[in-house]
Amino acid sequence: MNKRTRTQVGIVGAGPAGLVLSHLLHLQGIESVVVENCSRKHVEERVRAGVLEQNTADLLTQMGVGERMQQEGLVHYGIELRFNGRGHRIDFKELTGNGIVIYPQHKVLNDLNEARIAAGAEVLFEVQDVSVHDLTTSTPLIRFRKDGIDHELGCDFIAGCDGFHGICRPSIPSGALTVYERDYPFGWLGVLAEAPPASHELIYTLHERGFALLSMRSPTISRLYLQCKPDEDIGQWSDEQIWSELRVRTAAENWGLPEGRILQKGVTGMRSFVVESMQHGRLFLAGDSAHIVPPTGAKGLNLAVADVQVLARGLVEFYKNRHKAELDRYSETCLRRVWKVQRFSWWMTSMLHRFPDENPFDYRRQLAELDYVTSSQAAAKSLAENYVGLPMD
Ligand code: RFL
Ligand code: PHB
Repeated sequence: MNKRTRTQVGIVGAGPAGLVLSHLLHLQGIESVVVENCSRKHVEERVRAGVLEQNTADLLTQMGVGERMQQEGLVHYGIELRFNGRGHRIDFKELTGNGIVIYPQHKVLNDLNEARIAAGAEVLFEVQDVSVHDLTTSTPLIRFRKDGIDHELGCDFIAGCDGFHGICRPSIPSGALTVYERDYPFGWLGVLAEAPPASHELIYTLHERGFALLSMRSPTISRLYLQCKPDEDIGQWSDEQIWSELRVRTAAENWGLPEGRILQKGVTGMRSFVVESMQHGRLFLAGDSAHIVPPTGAKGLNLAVADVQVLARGLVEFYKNRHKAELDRYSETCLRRVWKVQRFSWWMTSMLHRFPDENPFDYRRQLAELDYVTSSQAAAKSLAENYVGLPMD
């Protein structure tokens, strides 16, 4: 059986990019259908980002999905950089006037799904065999199967919000794209623990044995990371070894790391990746489908949300005034921010990790860089303004 339907904007992927776009369009009276190959439960349980820029938090509030974030989110006005066994605070409030909000990605997605459902939206989970077609015509379409029925969804535009491993980017002829990428010779071993956060703000540490990050999800749940080999076998790490390594890397005078039951652990690879252009005909790539940053700058989700703000603006301009100029400039507009965020994420990563091929000179240089960043107001301000989020174009 074959079912044919139509919408204005077809969205592939119900991650942060897809759901924010769908809700932004709805608020402007533009129709969309979201197709997602995982279940809603799976999407809402994946442990991922935790840091929202002020821009992202403000947007969620303006969209009417910020209520729980305002109640449960933890507003932070700084981070600590720790090296040589000493901590140094970067004061975001003093340096930029802004802060960040600690609120987990899975709650952002749950809030968005609730809002989309309340608005009667079509968000189709557990669809199979999604493919996109006729991208360079004015009538592109999405094909997929759901509950054994083949669907053909005709659209005016398609938003490829299907993450790094999605199908949208590979559907663009390879000759039409340029890929820029860099792999890092390490990964992050991340754990979620039933332990109160070590400090009221995040602590980024450089130690001779590698990077460690102490983050949090709530006043009772910590999120902790250790630099590890890119292909680290998590099975080789007992909970006690993880705590012991975290203790060693984050050690400081008169300070102890609160410990507790480890609820979840995993290894994440690190890469920088950008595809140019982010658009092909009537297909627009947004979020991780177009770019990946190493997580050290806490930027992936925020960048995904920034992309779809630009895309929503272009689509509104098209439907309200029949002007396509903003849409035609979509990739160019997004890439200016994307490259600045790439630079910042690469810089934070390079400053805070041990590279296997580096020598004692490099380590001294990294320590000098941290000393500079934490003692020069100009350098600290540069870190702070990037971390809390550069202004939207
Ligand atoms: P997502 O979240 O990957 O969503 C894509 C969605 O598309 C679906 N999909 C498909 N649907 C239909 N058909 C197909 N063929 C499909 N293929 C895939 C997927 O199931 C999924 O639901 O991409 P999006 O929306 O671009 O959002 C990107 C963010 O999720 C990502 O950048 C962040 O999680 C990165 N990130 C962080 N970002 C921050 O801003 N702040 C942080 O503190 C932060 N910490 C992190 C992070 C990512 C991490 N990991 C695990 C990669 C910490 C970690 C450890
Ligand atoms: C997190 O809490 O998961 C987190 C925080 C800061 C980062 C990356 C991840 O830079």
